[in-house]
Order: sequence, then C-alpha cells, then structure tokens
Amino acid sequence: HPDFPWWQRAVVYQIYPWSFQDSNGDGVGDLPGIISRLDYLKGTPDSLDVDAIWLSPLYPSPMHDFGYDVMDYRNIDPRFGTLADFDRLVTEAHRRGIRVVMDLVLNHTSEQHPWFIESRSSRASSKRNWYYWADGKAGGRPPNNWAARFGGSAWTRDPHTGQCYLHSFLPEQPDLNWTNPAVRDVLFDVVRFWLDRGVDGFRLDAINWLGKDTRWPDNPRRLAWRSYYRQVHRYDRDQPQAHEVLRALRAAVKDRPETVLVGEASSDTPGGPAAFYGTGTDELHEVFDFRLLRSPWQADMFRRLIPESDRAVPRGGWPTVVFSNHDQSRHIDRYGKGGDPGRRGRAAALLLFTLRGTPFLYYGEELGLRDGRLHRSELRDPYTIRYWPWKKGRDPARTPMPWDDSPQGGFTTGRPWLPLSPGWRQTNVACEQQDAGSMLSLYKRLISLKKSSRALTAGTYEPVDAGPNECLLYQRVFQAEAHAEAMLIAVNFSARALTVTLPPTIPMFARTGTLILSTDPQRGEERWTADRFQLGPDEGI
Ligand code: TEU
Repeated sequence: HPDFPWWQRAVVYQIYPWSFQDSNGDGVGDLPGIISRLDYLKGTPDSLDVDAIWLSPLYPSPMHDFGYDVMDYRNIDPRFGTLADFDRLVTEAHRRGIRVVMDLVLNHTSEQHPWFIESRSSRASSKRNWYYWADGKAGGRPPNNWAARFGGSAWTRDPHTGQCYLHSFLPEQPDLNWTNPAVRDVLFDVVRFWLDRGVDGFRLDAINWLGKDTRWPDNPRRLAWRSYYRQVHRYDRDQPQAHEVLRALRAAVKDRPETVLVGEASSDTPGGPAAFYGTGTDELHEVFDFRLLRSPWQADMFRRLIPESDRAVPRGGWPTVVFSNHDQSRHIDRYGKGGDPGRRGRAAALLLFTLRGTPFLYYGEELGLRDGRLHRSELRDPYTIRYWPWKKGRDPARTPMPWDDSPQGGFTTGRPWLPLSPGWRQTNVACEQQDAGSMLSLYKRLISLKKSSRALTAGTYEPVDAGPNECLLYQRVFQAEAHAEAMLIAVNFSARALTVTLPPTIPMFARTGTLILSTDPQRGEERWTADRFQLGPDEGI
C-alpha cells in the first residue's frame, strides 16, 4: 500500500478556523493559533497523527456565511492573519508531514466581491455576465420559482438596475455564471495561485450547483415538509456543466499528481453525489458521501447504506467516510439521541476508521465534544437563526475547541465568538491525554491501527451475514501475492449485551485470531478461539 496516493492512506482533519485556536484575544481563531497547535495533530508521541488538514475558508469575507462568501480569492481574512501567516502554516504543516487542503468556493462569491460590485453597477457593465441576471415577472415576482438553500426565493431584485440576480444560498452570495469563460479562467488561476503556495488539494464547496439551466424553467413542485424541498431541484443543480468544469479542473491539475480534489455535493439525482467521480479518473478524486451522516443510529440502516456507498464509487475513485462537519449537529449528539452518546460515539469511531475510504474528522469529535447549547441571542449563522428553534442549525457544532480546563478552555483569553459546549471542563485535550479510557485515546489507537493495516486501508468491504439483527458485522480483506490480511468488525447498535455466532463462511483464521481492540475501555487484547463471542452494550470490536 505504499504505492497508493497519499490521500487514500490519509486521515483528514477538518479545522473550522473560527473555532480552533485564538492567538490574539479577539475571541476568533486564527492562523498563528492553528500553527501553535500543529504538534497536537502530528509529530510528537502525544499527537493524534492525522495526515492532512482541511481548512474551512480563510479568504477575506464579510462573513455572512462565515467565509463561504468570498471577497478575495487570493488573500487571507485579517481576522485569521496574513498571507505570510498562511505560508508559515504550510511550511510548518509540511515539516511535520501534514498536507494542507484549502476550501474552494466556486459556485458563488460575496456580494462585496469587486466582481459583483462591478457586475451590479449597470446593465452594460463588462462584468454583467459574470453573474446571472434576469428580468423579474409582472407584479414584482422573480423570474422563476427556484428556492434558495437557506430560505426564500433564489432571486433578489437589485433596485439599481431593476433586474434580479441568482443566489442559491444567501442573498449575500450571488452565483457565478460558469458559462462565461472569463469566470473559469480567473478561478482556475486561483487554483494555481494556491498550488504555487504549496497547498496539496482542495475541498470544493457545493460543487453540484455549478451551472444552471439558463432558460430559467420552473422547478417541478412536490410535497415536502421543508420549503426548500417543496420543489425538485431539477434545473438549478446537477447540470451537465458541473461535470464539464470538473473535467477541465482535473485536467488542469494533471501536472501535479499529488493534488487531491474532494468535492461536496448534495445531489438527489439517480447517480447521487458519486456522479462527480466522473468515469472514476476524470473528475473528482473523492466525493463526500453523507448517507451514514444522515442516517439514524440503526444497524439495519447502516447494513443497507454501507454497501450502497461502497458500490457507488466507480473504479479509480476513492470513498470517504464522514460523520460530522460544520453544517450539522455533531454526530455524538445525533447518533446519541435516545441512548448513551459516549458509548455510541465510541462505536461510531470504530466504524469511521474501519470502513473503506478516507476518514474525515471534524475538530473536537476526537474528544467526544458535544453540540453547544446556545441561547437565541448567541446565534451567529443566518441559516441557524432563520429556522431556530425548529431546526438545531449549524452554530451548535461550531463552538470553540477546548484545550484544557483553564478559562475558555485555553481557546482564547478574550470572549469567544460562540460559547464553549457544556462539559468542556472534562471534555478537553489536556484531560483526555491523561486518560487511557478517553475518546481521544480511542481515536489515537484507531488512527494508528488504520494506518498499520492493509486490510483497513486497501482491503475490500465484505458484509457478514449473521444475527442478531442489532449487530453489524463485516470483514475487511486484503490479499496480494505475499500478504493476506483480514479483519472482522462487529458493532452492537443496541444497549443490551449480545452473543454473536460466526457463520461457517468465515474462514478458520478469523476464528482463531486476536481481539485487537474494543471500544469498551475495560476490555483488553484477547486470544480468540471460539466461533462465538460476546458484545457489551453499544460495544464495537
Ligand atoms: O454547503 C452546501 C450544502 O449542501 C448545504 O445545503 C448544507 O447542506 C447546509 O449547510 C445545511 O446543513 C456548503 C458549505 O458546507 C456550507 O457551510 C455553506 O454555507 C454552503 O456550501 C454555501 O457556500
């Protein structure tokens, strides 16, 4: 497996720059803060030992969408530091063997980007067609019925010229017109700009939104609870053009074979997000798969969804495993609902590192960090505010990283931009580093296991059909001429103890092996000689 590209062997750690480490006391995380915490991620015996960091957007931004509204693609927001700080981060990360993946927002800019300011200035502007402008219908109605992801119409009328511009997200995030070659040229230059600064790849935001049907047909209606889904998004996402752009982008990074392109797509077309692998080698290297992230904690669901995800990835593409990110409630809270969050969080960790694909961790999950409990007045994200309290929203998952039990968890000497999550006095890095039974210690063991095992990295996923129903059983199997390795994984999705009997199809060597790891901190390494074994409540082995 040394021949596999780095991103197929990597554990990736997502940093939300607002919340990782503040260095200047303004309550907001920053680049010098991140640099000061790199040892936590790699390079010392205490490190987590991740291989790459993905940084949510750092670009200058009015922060309506906390950086996903970009004002300047070639700079760093002063809240986070300077380009010199960024260069230092890349150097320091690389020195420790950490790759750096930038977030890249191609679908839209900020309304305060100079391109949009120019575009909206007049119908005759040279940049008018860098964005989508259309005439509204009679009676002040928008050009069509398209709904924005964050609520309301996807069109906003600009009083200055009387036309409407398209925004798939907030009105402060006008969509770029990708049919315009000038848009492609300038953004592909941005890609080269960051590659020249040493970044190792990009996480491409909302990639299935690039390209629209510019005849502006209405989306077909359907019945749904939430307004955004009261229409089939047939004409405003998943257009052929997105694939065309990705093929061109893949070709543009061909001369830098170490570069990884990871895409975020929330498509409900038949191919789903996996369509953005293209043939497997001509679009994205990796596409996030949110099936498990969106699933309730049920063995039946996981049993059905895992092979679906696995099969969706074409030859040449590589799967991802992701349970949490900055867009939803943390998985310890989601999966933990109606059960023991701590124990279920540990079982989920076992899945994260033993399923086939690159694991993506979201900062803090390795501590078992819980969602913040926020008052209305503390909310910052417009999407969270709009649907509060009917939807939990995104702010609860964006609270500061707790490093120790000093004031504000060592995150800031000032007032943090969001309050810390409850429990941070125990759930913090310093505490958990002292405790062999902590979530952090489990993550470290799993990361080291994943990286030392060919079965876990390069092996196939083989479901094992054996009861009881609440137990998910599978094997990861690696076979090459000189090396054969198999791991059997069992996860108890219930809160009662179970006895599992292995079916005769499991080969003999798996019946007489070693129990390498249990999510139960009390259970140590065991010799394995029988075809049946016990699982404690919520235990994974
Ligand atoms: O999210 C795109 C996306 O699919 C959203 O609909 C997501 O599901 C939503 O945040 C609800 O949970 C990306 C980014 O991850 C998100 O943070 C940005 O706000 C969005 O794009 C716009 O850039």
